This record gives sequence, structure tokens and C-alpha cells, in this order.
Amino acid sequence: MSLIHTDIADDVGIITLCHQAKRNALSETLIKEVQAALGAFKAQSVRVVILRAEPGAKVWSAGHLVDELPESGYDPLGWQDPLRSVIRDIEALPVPVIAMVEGGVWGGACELVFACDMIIATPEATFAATPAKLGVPYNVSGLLTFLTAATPHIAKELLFTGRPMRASRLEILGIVNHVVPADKIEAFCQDMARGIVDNSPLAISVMKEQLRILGAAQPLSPQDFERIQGLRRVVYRSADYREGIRAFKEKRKPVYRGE
Ligand code: YXS
Repeated sequence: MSLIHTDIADDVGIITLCHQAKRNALSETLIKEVQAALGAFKAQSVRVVILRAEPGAKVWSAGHLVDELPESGYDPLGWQDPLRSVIRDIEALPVPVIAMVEGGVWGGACELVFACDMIIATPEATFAATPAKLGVPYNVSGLLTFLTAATPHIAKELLFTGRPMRASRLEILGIVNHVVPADKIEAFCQDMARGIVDNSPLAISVMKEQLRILGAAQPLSPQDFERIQGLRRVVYRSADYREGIRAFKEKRKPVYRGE
């Protein structure tokens, strides 16, 4: 059974996450289906992609499937991690991806939405970045996604508190493009997509890639990179990291000791 639904209409590709049983958790299986859909859309020269959950979803996505996070000792968000891979695919796709958000967005799904080119959300949508709640040392390119979408203060509030932030606040902060009532959001996104479809796909694809390169242009010396990797290794080899994952699986509040 597929965990997503796809559709193409008038040069617009639509991917609907429909694994509500696991709250659209970003499992390797679900992510590979999304990646296959993106590849098919590219092959069929769609001009815009809309990434959404089912109408009325209470949870857009619960984030990384915790069961697929390593228990300890390994980087939970290394280059090969499916979430990292699909975010690179979205950033590299030569057409705009619109995130149409209803419901709660959790953990790495926040980054997935922020990596999209535009975000349209309902007033009820919320965004909760949870690495600190689980003891996960988010990775460098992932943190850059947050820093590209938000100011450092807002990125830190999201990441350090792990508390849900409402779409209306993110709209004021310029992170969410538009907040639109649930009964109007589908038509709104389709209208925005049509506005893009009518423009030059070549100009748009080249501007999207230029903006990606410019946004990622961060001076980072090899020494700084190695220091970052060493710092992250301390975290994902810590007792706190093991405790975060174990507490989630045991459905209890974690007790962190800073070691
Ligand atoms: O018990 P069953 O088998 O029915 O499964 C339950 C949940 O265990 C499962 N589920 C998940 N399984 C693995 N990974 C997840 N992230 C995940 N989220 C949910 O889905 C079934 C229904 O969940 P339930 O009963 O809790 O649904 P609910 O409607 O009462 O609550 C919905 C949520 C989203 C508020 C709740 O499921 C929740 O708090 N989920 C975890 C959200 C979260 O902390 N995500 C971060 C994952 S780690 C990640 O994304 C990055 C590594 S990081 O942390 O660094 O950002």
C-alpha cells in the first residue's frame, strides 16, 4: 500500500502524504516514494509541485520515523539519511515546490517544509522543531535550512524550546508566505501554482538554483567543519541521546543529565 498519493493536473504535480496511521512520519519507505514522485514529475516536465497532507489532516507530518534513528554511536542525520536525501532533492528540483500545510509539523518535517520554496499554511498549522526534546544533534546543512528560513533568534527559539509555533506567528516573521483558511487553501495554492506555470520555466529553474547556491554560501574552514563533527559526535554518543530515543519509544518524558 502506497504511503503517498500523486496527481498531475495542468502542469502542477501534487504529492499528498497519506500515512495517517503513523502521522505521516518520514520513514525511509515514505521518503523513497516522495523521491520517486519528484523524479517522475521532473521527467514529465511539471512546472510546480505542491507537497501536502490529506485534507483536514491534524498532523502534516510527525517528523523523522524515530524507529529508524540509530540507538547510539552513529550520526542520526548523516549524509545518507533519507530525510537529508529528500531535502537535497527538493532543493535541487528545477521547479518550485509549494508546501501546503494543514495540521502539526514536527521535528525534521519542519526542515522539510522550510526547504520548500514557499509555504502556505492554515491558521491551525503549527511547527515544532524537536531535536532538543529527543537529544538529537541536528546536522550542519539542516541547521542552515532553519537559518535560511528564519532569523537566528527565531531558529534558536524553535530549536531550543521544541515548542509548537503557530503559522500566524511564522507568517508575521516572513517564514510562512500566506496563512489561508482550510476551506480556501487548496484553491489558493492552485492559483499560486498557475501564476508560476505561466512564467518561464528556464528563468525560474536557474533563479531557484542561484538562490540555493547563494543561500548555502557559508565560509566554513575544514578546521571548523571537523570541530562541528566532533561536537555532534559527543552528542550522538551520549547517554542523553540514548535516553531521548528510549524515552520516545517507551512513551515517557526523557530525563537528561547532560552527559
Ligand atoms: O503506537 P502506534 O503504533 O499507533 O504509533 C503511534 C506513534 O508511535 C506513531 N508516531 C511515530 N512513530 C515514529 N516516529 C515518529 N516521529 C512518530 N510520530 C508518531 O504514530 C502513531 C500515532 O501517534 P500518536 O498516537 O502519538 O498520535 P497523536 O495524534 O496522539 O499525536 C500526534 C503527534 C504528532 C503529536 C505525536 O505522534 C507525536 O508527538 N509524535 C512525535 C513528534 C516528534 O517528536 N517528532 C520528532 C521525530 S525525530 C525528528 O524528526 C528529528 C530526528 S529531530 O528530532 O532532530 O527534529
